[in-house]
Amino acid sequence: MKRSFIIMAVFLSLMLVSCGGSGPSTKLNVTMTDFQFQPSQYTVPAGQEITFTAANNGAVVHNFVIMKKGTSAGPFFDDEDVPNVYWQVELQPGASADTSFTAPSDPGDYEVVCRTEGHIASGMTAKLTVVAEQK
Ligand SMILES: [Cu+2]
Repeated sequence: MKRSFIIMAVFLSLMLVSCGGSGPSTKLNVTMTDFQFQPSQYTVPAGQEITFTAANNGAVVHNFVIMKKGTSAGPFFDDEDVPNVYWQVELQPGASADTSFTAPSDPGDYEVVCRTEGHIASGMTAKLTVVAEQK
């Protein structure tokens, strides 16, 4: 009896954790390594203030760059892509960031890339999904 209660409690807490990961969140917590974002998919509510914490656990500079809706940096980030940046933050190796940004007001999918040379080609991309606020 006692044991089944414990199993149930563990199961319920796991369910809560998985639910928390899939819904829109006003907090993003990203770990950067050489060469990926962990996690690499984020869902945020439109127009909200998003708390952004990140750590660069890699050996080189990494960036978290949100591209404007409908734009893509393509296979590499160059000068042409600069006007298409929605928001970005740069992290030196071993550094961490604790900042915030306002989520785009337009729901949809936004490309996230690392603009450090060669990192998109190495697979350093992610996806930000903006969802309309539920009232
Ligand atoms: Cu990078």
